[in-house]
Amino acid sequence: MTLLPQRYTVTAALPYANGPVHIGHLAGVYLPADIYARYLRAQGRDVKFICGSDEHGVPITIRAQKEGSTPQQVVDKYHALIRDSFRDFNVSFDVYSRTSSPTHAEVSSGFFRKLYDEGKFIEQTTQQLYDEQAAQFLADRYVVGTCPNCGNEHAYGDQCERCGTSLSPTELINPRSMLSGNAPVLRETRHWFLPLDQYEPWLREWIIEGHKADWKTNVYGQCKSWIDQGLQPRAVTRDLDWGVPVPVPGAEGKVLYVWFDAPIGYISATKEAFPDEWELYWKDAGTKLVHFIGKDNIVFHCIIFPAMLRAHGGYILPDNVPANEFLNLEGDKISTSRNWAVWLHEYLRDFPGQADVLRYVLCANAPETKDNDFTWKDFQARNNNELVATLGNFVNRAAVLTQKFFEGRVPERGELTEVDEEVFRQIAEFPGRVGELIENYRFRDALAEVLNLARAGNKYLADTQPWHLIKTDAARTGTVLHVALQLTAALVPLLAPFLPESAQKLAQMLNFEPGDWSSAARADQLPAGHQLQEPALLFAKIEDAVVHAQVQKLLDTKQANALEARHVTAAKENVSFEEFGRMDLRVGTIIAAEKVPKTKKLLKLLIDTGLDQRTIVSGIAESFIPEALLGQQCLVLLNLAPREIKGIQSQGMLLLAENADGSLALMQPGAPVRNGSGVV
Ligand code: B3M
Ligand code: ZN
Repeated sequence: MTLLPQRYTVTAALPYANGPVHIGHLAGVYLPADIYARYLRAQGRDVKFICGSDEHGVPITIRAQKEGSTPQQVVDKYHALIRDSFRDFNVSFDVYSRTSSPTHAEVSSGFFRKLYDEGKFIEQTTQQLYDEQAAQFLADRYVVGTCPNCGNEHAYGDQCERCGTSLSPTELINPRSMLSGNAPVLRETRHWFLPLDQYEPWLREWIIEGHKADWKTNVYGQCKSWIDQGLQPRAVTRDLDWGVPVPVPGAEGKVLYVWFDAPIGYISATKEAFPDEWELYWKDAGTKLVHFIGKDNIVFHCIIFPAMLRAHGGYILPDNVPANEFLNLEGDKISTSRNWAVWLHEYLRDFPGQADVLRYVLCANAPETKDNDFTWKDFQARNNNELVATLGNFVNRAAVLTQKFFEGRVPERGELTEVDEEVFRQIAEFPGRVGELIENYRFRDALAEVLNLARAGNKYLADTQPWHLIKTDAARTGTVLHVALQLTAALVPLLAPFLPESAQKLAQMLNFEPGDWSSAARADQLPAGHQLQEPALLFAKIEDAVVHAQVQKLLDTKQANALEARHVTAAKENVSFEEFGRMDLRVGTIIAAEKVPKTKKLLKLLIDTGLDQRTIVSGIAESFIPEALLGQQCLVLLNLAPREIKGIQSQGMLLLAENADGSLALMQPGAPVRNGSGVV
């Protein structure tokens, strides 16, 4: 029997206040963290769930430059937007602060000052990249260049987003300044470094030996490879004018490195919200500290921040850092700059009152062990098949039948049969099973289990058929509905961490005040005679047109991005009229489209050419979502010699316009014409 922690500090990565938050943020960090915190509270555990906006660093100043505003205006705007998105998705932070707060300035400079006074830093003059035109040192993301590790030509000065390697600007090959586009020069500057190398033996023991068994393999693997490569001293100050000023003499024009101040932000946010008890949550050995983050933040939370805490002394260390992989959108990496995202605030505009649907889909498909893909088709299918047809259908049938046969009162429970006992056994078992998965950070499996309980409910009703039974045996029908209603009541606490609004709606419908987590194991939450409220639908079917509109929005984004890259290539040599005349060009309609398995670019299309229906394999999968092509007219070169592509006979060629960035648009007649019409 392991002893339970006395209390929990749960943190979620502080999002940069340089843009709105999207589904990738929610799926990867805030939703799992929220489920975990809500579950702990339902268990009666003492928990503080901490977050806030990360308002310093180059991401903010670059955004300000792009928007033609000041860093302060940028953070004010996005802090409010992000905070409201989290509120609207019911992310239950105990505090959502910001790193521009006075408390944070005080806590983070105090932290730096203590390390400085105790000689924990080394001071070094080094050569740093400098933009002569902009007269500014180029920290972190002010430089882009080629990653020395993987060859990505768009790596940032602090990190390569492709391979995840953490970098320093001078490691980049062919560096370019984000300010002027020029190649930077080297110039001397003085900074403070945290000698990570000195913490290597300790980190090795703490992580590589200590957390091999309980940290996720992706997290453990990244840490191990970092430590195995050998740790270097790391600069914790920057030549910038936006941030927390370095609180020591001779440091004018320098601020704390954003990755030094941001994680301290967890501590300052706790202190700000709980000035009297914050130390218990950061300094007491009985507290379990858990950081929820995305995979690009692993080294900062597992190596650098723990080394800072260790250097400072007196603080607890994270017990676990359950980092997730990334969520992609319709097969493409989510990108703020390319506007390739589903923004949380826009989702709620398009799907008002349906925060839970997105919570459900993102948790069911969370990138826990590998990158995953969000598609609108999957969103629709999960809503319609799982939320509506499984969960909603079960609770609705139980409630409606009770309304119909027993005037909405929980019927008496008669003698129990084996099937009834089986339902009670399941009810008793589920909280433990689901809870264990949550405690092991396996949120998608946990949610799948909750759905399984609803599935068991549907099966129970299908087996017992109360709608027929009522004609012959009212007492037995009463028992069946009594049992089914206990199951719906058991679903309330189980659903609450995942789908808080729906759980509340269900509780209202059942007209009861749900208890803590363990109450879900009880089969007597609704006593006989208890009056239910009018049944209401928990979820609504999502129609094709709604999903098509979302897909169209993404296609418009693709098109807008493509238009931006408006370069043209040089003209080709002339051809004769006869040569051109030999091409059999026709208008057709795409009637089926699917991805060719195990390829990135290929779609297999079935085209009605007016003469026949033929298969054409086309390298367009990166530009089109297959369903969006259905019914579209297109231009086809019919008499291109057939060829086999990936084992498929391709008969002809689809004509497309290609943008400079490689994205494609269909060639189409300006108005619908008959299939088979020639092009003259
Ligand atoms: N703001 C990076 C990010 O948003 C950073 C996290 C800080 S957590 C202390 O991915
Ligand atoms: Zn790389």
